[in-house]
Amino acid sequence: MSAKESERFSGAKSLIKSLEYEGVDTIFGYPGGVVLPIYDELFDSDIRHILVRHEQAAAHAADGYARATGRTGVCLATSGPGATNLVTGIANAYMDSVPMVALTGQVATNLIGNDAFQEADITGITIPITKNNYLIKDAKELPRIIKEAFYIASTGRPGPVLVDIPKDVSTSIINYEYPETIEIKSYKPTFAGHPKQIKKACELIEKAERPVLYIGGGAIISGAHDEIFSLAELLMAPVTTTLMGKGAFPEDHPLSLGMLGMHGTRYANYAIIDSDLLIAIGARFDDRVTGKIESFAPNAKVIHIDIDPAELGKNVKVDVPIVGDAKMILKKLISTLKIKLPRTQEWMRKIETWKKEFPLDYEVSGKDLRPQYIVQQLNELCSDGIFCTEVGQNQMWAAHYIRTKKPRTFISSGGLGTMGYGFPAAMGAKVGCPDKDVWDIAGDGSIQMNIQELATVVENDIPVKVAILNNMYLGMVRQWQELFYNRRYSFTNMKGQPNFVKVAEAYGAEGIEVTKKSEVRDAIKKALKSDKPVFIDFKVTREENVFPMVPAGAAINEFVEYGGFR
Ligand SMILES: Cc1ncc(C[n+]2csc(CCOP(=O)(O)OP(=O)(O)O)c2C)c(N)n1
Repeated sequence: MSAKESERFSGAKSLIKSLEYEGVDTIFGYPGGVVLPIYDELFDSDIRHILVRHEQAAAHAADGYARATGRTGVCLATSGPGATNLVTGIANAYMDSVPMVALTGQVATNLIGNDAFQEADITGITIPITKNNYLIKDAKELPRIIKEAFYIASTGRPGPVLVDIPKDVSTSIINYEYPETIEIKSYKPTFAGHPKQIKKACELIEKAERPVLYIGGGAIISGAHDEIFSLAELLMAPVTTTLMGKGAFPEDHPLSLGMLGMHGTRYANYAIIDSDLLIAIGARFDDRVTGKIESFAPNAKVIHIDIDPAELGKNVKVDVPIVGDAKMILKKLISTLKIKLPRTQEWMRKIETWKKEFPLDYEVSGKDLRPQYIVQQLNELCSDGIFCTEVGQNQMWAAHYIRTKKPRTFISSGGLGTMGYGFPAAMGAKVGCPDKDVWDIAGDGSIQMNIQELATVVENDIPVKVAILNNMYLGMVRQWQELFYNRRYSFTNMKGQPNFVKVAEAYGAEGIEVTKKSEVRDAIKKALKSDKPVFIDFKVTREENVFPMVPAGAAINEFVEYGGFR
């Protein structure tokens, strides 16, 4: 059937047809009363439905799928508690600009507002955490709304869009026609940057002696990594990325400074402080990056490229704002630039000195099982994999020691910092990229927030690997208590840990316990060889800290000095 021909379908069937037109191949979901008509249609559909064990995981899995593939992720839940269980996952996707369509069932239209059984005002609840949301009141509207939802979720600055579908909308019969195009008057993202602004940016760049490229997740969304590479080499300028920007520039390149900010490398932060020009691309000057805003890049002119006009000038004063798609703008910028010889030799020498003097560092000697060592081995043995992370110290060690080389291979909850994100996100990433080795680098606290998804990955044959850096603490919070609360470990000591190997085995996955440094590489190799999901329980040194560290609210060159580490 072409999109133009009309046939008589139920709302539920119209939904599934529309999803097929959008190229949806996978839905992560969980059924319930009001979505039964939709589930009944799914039964005959070619779309793969993955039954998660908790709706929060459905949203995170759709999010991981979207980040790994660049396509829009789809999740589905029933009304009331099903819908509210999606909320954290939707907020997580919103903060990190992930294209997602969240479908929820709703009680029948005549019951809405009556406190009916399993009614929740999910469109009201998600207004601040969605790019747009819809309650479909008339089944005839369904095709257009679905088309709009996918368009809005994936264009401009991507984000989650929620569509709430009352039960009677699913069962009504309509003349189904899927629109080929749509026109939304109030929504017109800008793609090409303004030529005058691009020219102004070129003038600043041509004059700069100490430029730094500061790259965020927007660069990855736009697919601008090749252009960033060309620009960095053309200018011979150092490149630092945010957590979300990891992958936009290869971290084994001599111009790479790694990550900046609260747990950034010393040399990245020093370079920012000393720079005379900051070229910010798809980055939003988050407080974890800037620290004390007045001291951030005090001597630098700022060029800021972003597709979302609301980001420009939001946190810092910008000299040249350019609204649009990073890839398109950089292409134009590179072809306009008149640079014969880069003028950064002296600048790069200074940066080399910092790199030598202040490398990333931890206590390597001895037999102790250090988390940093484990991540280094994962990086070495699995250099072509996708790494997801949970939140906490595990996330920062992953950011430091996984030297990401390609976009969409480092997946982490940046904006919301959601514990329990990594495991379901890894599941989604593996479904989207079945030929890649997909790891979740986890903490023992975080993994327990969505550990039930072991059942999902076993049942659906999704062989993700989980490296649990098990310090038996809520490590990052404990670190703050150690440094700023006089070592008063108030409720961060996790004494009641399960046996993770047995938990994995109980679900039908594989479990490996590692207590010695000498066992690390073999365990990783064994996990890689296995065709099952694997948990590796690494019993790491308990009170290891993440350094470098800048205290919240300090300038980004004011590092914590502690116990010989800096
Ligand atoms: C859902 C949620 N609750 C609470 C927090 C606050 N928090 C941030 S890091 C952290 C500790 C994480 O512990 P664990 O997962 O064991 O990782 P580690 O820091 O030890 O690597 C906590 C509680 C959070 N980020 N997310």
